[in-house]
Amino acid sequence: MSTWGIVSFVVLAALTANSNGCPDGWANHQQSCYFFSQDKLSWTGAIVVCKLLGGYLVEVQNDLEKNFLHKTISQQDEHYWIGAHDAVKKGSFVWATSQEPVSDNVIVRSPDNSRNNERCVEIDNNGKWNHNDCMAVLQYVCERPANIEEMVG
Ligand SMILES: [Ca+2]
Ligand SMILES: [Ca+2]
Repeated sequence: MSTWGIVSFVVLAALTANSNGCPDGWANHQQSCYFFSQDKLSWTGAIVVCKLLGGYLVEVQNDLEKNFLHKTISQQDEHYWIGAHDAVKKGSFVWATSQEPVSDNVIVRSPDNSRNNERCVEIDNNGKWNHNDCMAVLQYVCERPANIEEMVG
């Protein structure tokens, strides 16, 4: 998707919401909506686009959410960026948007930093979490809160 394609998508997404409280093209799980991209971006590019889409690069809080992501991603032959990085302190993983530490409970495998320039985290189609170069272009998962009707009035 081109940049302008993405912008058009943002506008359309803002105008439409499904009965599950998520925009068209987003999957609902628990209290969140998830967008699994078709296009590929750097990790930083994915941060920007998720924000444009009204969300953030996905942050995994618990096993239910982790399992949902792994199940969905395992049906694709792709790797997806998630919102974890250790750019500030090597080996200390934090979520980019909330700045919360990544819980040891949700990390599947300690990411390897194999080339010593890997600071951003992807999930591959086997459900493994891997360090990758933040400039690598991959698909990505955005998250945003589901639009819970009780909160409207
Ligand atoms: Ca989450
Ligand atoms: Ca790696």
